[in-house]
Amino acid sequence: MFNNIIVKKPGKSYVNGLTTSDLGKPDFDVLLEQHEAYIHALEKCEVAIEVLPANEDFPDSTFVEDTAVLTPKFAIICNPGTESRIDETKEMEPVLKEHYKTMHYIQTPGYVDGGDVLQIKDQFYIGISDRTNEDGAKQFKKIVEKNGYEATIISLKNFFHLKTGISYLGNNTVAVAGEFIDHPAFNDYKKIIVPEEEEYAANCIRVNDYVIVPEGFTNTHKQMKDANFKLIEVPTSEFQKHDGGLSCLSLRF
Ligand code: CIR
Repeated sequence: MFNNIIVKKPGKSYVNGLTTSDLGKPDFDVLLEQHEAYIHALEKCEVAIEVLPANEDFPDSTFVEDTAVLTPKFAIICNPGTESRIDETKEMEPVLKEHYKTMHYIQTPGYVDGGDVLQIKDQFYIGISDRTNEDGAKQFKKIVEKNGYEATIISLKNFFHLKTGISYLGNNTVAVAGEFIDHPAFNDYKKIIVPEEEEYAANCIRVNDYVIVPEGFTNTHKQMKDANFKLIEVPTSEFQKHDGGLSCLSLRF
């Protein structure tokens, strides 16, 4: 159950942000509409939503998920593994201090992007990627284990972030794509197998009664509906152009 969501409006500089995709330049007006649609979807989920203003100095900062990982009792401020994003955490820290007394920090030379962290009940999975290194993953593991959670470190082969290829839907079920379909770490869960041509649909978010999913991925959606999940579809093309999925756009706690 989540009570709070933090999102951050994209600025005009978004269109010059980081990307590995070749899907073209984002259209800023469409981007804003899609961000609004995302907020509307969250409103249906009965959470309090805090919308932070855009900061043109940080083109990727609408992807707030990478700055922190939140649990009911403490916040972990991440250390994003790319130069232009590290100081996004300095903006997020005071916002989170309004909600949390206990803060932990990932410190250089350790790096962690929040997109590489998946929580399923009392278990954390931490991906080692181009953004999250072993030092950062070990720092993260130590923090959560001290607080009664379990943690598993997973080396990624192809995915950008861990959560690019896996999401937890609730009811012991994960949506998995690519290298995670047969990954032994996830064998104890029921699996919705996301086909290769719908890979982007593996990143979705369960918020209270609903799973918010990117629109247009009919095979994956059918499997989710057949498993009795209630879906809200939102448009995501302009986020996808900059490697962003639905989870990246919010902090949920
Ligand atoms: C970046 O390269 O950092 C952004 N363009 C995309 C971040 C996506 N975040 C996420 O998957 N958690």
